[in-house]
Amino acid sequence: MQIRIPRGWETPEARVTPEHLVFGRRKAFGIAAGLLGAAGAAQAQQAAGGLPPAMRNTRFAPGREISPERDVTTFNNFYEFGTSKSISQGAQRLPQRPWTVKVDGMVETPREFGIEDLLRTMPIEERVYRLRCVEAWSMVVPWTGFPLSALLAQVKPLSSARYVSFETAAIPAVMPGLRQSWYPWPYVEGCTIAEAGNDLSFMVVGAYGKLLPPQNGGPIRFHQPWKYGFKAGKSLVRITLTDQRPVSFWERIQAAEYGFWANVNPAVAHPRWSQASERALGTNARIPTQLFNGYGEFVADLYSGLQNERLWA
Ligand SMILES: Nc1nc2c(c(=O)[nH]1)N[C@H]1C(S)=C(S)[C@@H](COP(=O)(O)O)O[C@H]1N2
Ligand SMILES: [Mo]
Repeated sequence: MQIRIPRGWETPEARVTPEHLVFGRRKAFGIAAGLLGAAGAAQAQQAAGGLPPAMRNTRFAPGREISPERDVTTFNNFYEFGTSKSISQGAQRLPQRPWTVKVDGMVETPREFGIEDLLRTMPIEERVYRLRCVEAWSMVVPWTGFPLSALLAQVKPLSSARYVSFETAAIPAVMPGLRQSWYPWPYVEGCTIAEAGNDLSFMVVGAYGKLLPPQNGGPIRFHQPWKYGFKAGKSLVRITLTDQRPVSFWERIQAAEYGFWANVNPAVAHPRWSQASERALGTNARIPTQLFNGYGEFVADLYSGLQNERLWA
């Protein structure tokens, strides 16, 4: 069978949010910053709720309409706050400041980064990515963030490091889900060093031009858009470089259904449902699922020589 993956540049731009809506606001920031100098720029950042202005990276065209912000911010998977999709209210109790992310393990210079420092020093940009949940729904979100590789460059990974593990916050006082003690808290995820270094691997600090809300994993979450959504750890507190393959939260619960690689593949069904199509958040339209969620041109090379691995679920 021949599978044709549409290239990013083949996207019908008209189907994406009109560019002037996005760039208009950004341009206003730029002008304000130019006229007012540093103080003005700081004020513009304040106006966006603390998120620095970011240009959209047009290399990653989504090929579909952006999902309504309201749906994306009110229909969530975040088991620390409960197993329903309606945790957005409860998640507001997660304190967003102060917040630090420790980056340690097999690195030359382990460090702890304050979220404000990351917002100030990392190469912030906007990317409109698709997110495909293993439960067969999907969304298209304008995320603001920076490549994971930019963060890892700060700590200089050792050559012995083979994997990156992501640990997310576990704060019993504000996360009622943690009382479900049969779950293997904290939520942990992982990927290989090669996957971490891929340009698509993105640390997310904002959505829809605002600071990332807690229900979506604020103040900082991960996203690799060619993998099922459960790989994208929310509200990260620690990133560890290691030579041991991390065993993730869902893999511990049900390894037969949720593996380490979890690359999106419409031809490989979940043991309990088909992965051939997905429901678009917002419109509820049924759309065909794409191999690597449509990002094969960027990531397929990562998996050459790994045919013996269970790459797809
Ligand atoms: N800490 C944590 N991260 C998590 C989850 C979770 O329950 N806890 N759910 C995952 C799943 S299954 C998905 S589909 C995405 C959902 O992200 P969203 O709510 O921003 O759409 O977050 C992922 N990250
Ligand atoms: Mo998911």
